[in-house]
Amino acid sequence: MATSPDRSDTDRPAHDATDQDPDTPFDHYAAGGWGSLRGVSEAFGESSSSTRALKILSKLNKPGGVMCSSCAWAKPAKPQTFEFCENGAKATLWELDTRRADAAFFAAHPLADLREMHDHDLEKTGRLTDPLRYDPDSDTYQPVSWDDAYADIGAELRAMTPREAVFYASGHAGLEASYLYALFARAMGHQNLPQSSNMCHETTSVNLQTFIGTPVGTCTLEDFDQCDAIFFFGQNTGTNSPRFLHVLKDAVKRGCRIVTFNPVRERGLIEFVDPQNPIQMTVGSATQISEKYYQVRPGGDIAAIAGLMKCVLDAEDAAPGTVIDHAFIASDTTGFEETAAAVRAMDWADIERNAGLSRDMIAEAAEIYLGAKNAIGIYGMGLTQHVNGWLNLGMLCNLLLMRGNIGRPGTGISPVRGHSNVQGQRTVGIGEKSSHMPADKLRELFDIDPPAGEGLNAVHACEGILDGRVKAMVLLGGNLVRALPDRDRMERAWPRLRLTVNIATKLNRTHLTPGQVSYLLPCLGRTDEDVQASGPQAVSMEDSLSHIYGSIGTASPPGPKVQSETAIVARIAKATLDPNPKLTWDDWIGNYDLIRDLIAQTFPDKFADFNDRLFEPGGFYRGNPARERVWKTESGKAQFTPPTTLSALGEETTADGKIMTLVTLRSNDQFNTTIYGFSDRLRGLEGSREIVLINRDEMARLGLAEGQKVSLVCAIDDGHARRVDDLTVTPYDLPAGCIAGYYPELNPLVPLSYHEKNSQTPAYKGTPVEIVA
Ligand SMILES: Nc1nc2c(c(=O)[nH]1)N[C@H]1C(S)=C(S)[C@@H](COP(=O)(O)OP(=O)(O)OC[C@H]3O[C@@H](n4cnc5c(=O)[nH]c(N)nc54)[C@H](O)[C@@H]3O)O[C@H]1N2
Ligand SMILES: Nc1nc2c(c(=O)[nH]1)N[C@H]1C(S)=C(S)[C@@H](COP(=O)(O)OP(=O)(O)OC[C@H]3O[C@@H](n4cnc5c(=O)[nH]c(N)nc54)[C@H](O)[C@@H]3O)O[C@H]1N2
Ligand SMILES: [Mo]
Repeated sequence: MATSPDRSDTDRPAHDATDQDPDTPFDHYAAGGWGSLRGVSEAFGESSSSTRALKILSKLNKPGGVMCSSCAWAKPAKPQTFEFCENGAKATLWELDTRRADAAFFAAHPLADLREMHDHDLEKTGRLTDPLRYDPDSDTYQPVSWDDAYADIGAELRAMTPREAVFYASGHAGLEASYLYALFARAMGHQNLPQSSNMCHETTSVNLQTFIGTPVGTCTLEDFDQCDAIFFFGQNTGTNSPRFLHVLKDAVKRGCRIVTFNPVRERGLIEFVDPQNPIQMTVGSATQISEKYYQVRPGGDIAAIAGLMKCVLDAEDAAPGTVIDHAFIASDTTGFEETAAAVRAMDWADIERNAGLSRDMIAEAAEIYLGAKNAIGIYGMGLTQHVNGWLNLGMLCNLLLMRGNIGRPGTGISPVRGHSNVQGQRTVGIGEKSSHMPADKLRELFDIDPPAGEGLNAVHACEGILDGRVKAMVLLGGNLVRALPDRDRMERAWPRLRLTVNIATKLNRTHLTPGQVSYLLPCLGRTDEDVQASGPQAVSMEDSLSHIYGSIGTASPPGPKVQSETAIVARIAKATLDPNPKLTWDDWIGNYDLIRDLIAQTFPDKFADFNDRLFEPGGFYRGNPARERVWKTESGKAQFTPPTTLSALGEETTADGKIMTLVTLRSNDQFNTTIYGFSDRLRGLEGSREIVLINRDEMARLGLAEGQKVSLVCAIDDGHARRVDDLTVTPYDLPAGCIAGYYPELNPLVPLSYHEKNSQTPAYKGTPVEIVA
């Protein structure tokens, strides 16, 4: 079992949310508030088209408007006056960019020069406008006609064995393009359909399915009106899903109690000033969000939840029949006795050491759980991106199931998803398993024999690139050489690919590592108007709470040659596949209603009457069996999971005190690999992203000085050296034994093989590293 360094900081008092460590010099504005408006207007300053932008922003996330291309949070039926946040505005303005990276720009800039630019500056060159083909002789991207591009890509793909091609999707593209992409792969004869969720919530998709029979969360917005307690594990609401803060604020006002477990004291989960509320904005009085905030050790949630469960069992022993939902456990679950026995057998000292929290702290949190008739568990990357992420989720399910907190109003488990349509892409067939797109429907609707056997997920595709089995990477969005683990190895392997096709809105690092034949194809973004043969088109997406919305772009496209994602996917498919009268790609490009009809026919239980329901305020709900207490698990019941370890970290960690657990973080000024700027306002960090955060006691113990430059070296020895140099030591309030820094800068440190056990989600939140001075 992984052990943390021996120094415990369980006496740390700062667990009341208002306690603040002086090393975390927050911007004195809470999440939201004036600081948030400043962020928006700074972004505005960079966009020279503010009236156009304002018009689009004012309709963002409202019926008939554009659904934000930033996070996947719900779009309420009764929206706020401005139903967008600082980061949604940044994403929108970033896409509405009036600068252009056109053919002339590329002719003047060999890739060797572009590689010298920062990721931030690459995207700042503006929107892509021309289909481009890489010319190795001049080391430049050169314009190509769409027809030639499609014909050549089709010929390259036809020349391969289908399984040598991989089609990645990054969670942006609408359900229409995504469905066609998933269909194209299977018609070609493979289901190598990795997606961004493979680096993200795949832990959820795989393990929640095992535990409660659904790959997604069970909550809807109504549950947040009825819950008495919300427990947050490793999700940074203020930065990554800020509109959720409105929901939390209302819940707190109603008396709902919020408890957070997170090694970092994230501002948005501490307090929030509502930018829609003139009084709060003027006098600056913030709503306190979390009543208790526990700085759990990275990977310590299994232990923390085991402690909570012990407290629940103790309360039940003290007042038998009043605490645990015995009737529900008997009728709806399996494995309770075994799980309870395993938890009872755990030692408090081990729990305290692994969690980095004292028994008193855990007991205090348990009181809040026990006092709540209805409780919700929320989580994000802090639980999923760990080797034992499966058990993180198993323990959270255990805790909730003990008191019947799944499948009743006001209760549930709620993973907060990432990209705006990441969940939806999965729902319409993007995924490596046959179960993602029903075989009978493929035969019935298209006369296609579905490919046998599983395809490749992101980690398996990388292994295929490294060993030469994979010959083509088609990327529908994304910036994989930056987002993947083991970045240096992957970046070196990428150019060995025979074919790379990048369908993108803006230039990024991945486009600078072309395969032998390489295309960069410019696509419309969500805000852009999409006109096809039958007129302007809508696209659709699914949020974290399983609601589906139509979205209509109105901005004029960045150039006359830019094509929609739907059209690009369909035209590559048409150029690749043998003619099939049932694959009417041109008709589908002309009218997306036809694609939605196919989605409804393929997935009738979720998408019946899809076109009629497209613009329902608040989206239409695609349903969730676990929410109805129908358990689509192997046993037909919800499953308790006995803990087999107290740490979510891998086993490579040693206890010599030198190895630190590295957490990679997103700043408030980025969307994944898109770096908007260098201000992590909510954490009080400004200027540089090349930093390593560590607390002062640990600095003293390791003999490090503030501002000193250090290197990080991965402590996993598998024959590959992994190192990042020139990081500035920055004191920060973190638990002992752990350090933090930014994604994607630190991605070279995470081995491809260091991932969640069941789903291969990279363990980006718990890599063992050494600091080298
Ligand atoms: N503005 C903006 N919005 C985004 C994104 C973005 O980059 N920028 N990205 C989008 C995407 S794709 C995704 S997946 C989501 C990601 O959103 P989140 O799920 O919030 O992911 P992260 O920001 O990576 O990390 C979440 C939190 O986990 C904490 N943490 C780290 N390790 C542990 C641990 O072991 N235990 C616990 N309890 N906590 C831990 C970190 O301190 C951090 O606060 O956001 C989406 N929304
Ligand atoms: N160390 C570490 N690594 C991580 C993570 C972490 O927490 N730590 N998080 C992981 C997670 S959760 C995720 S989801 C992945 C994200 O990984 P990716 O899927 O690679 O996602 P992005 O960085 O969002 O992709 C950005 C690019 O998408 C393109 N793009 C933007 N909008 C559109 C559009 O509308 N259409 C198309 N076709 N292209 C568009 C632009 O060219 C832009 O440069 O990274 C993972 N990597
Ligand atoms: Mo993600």
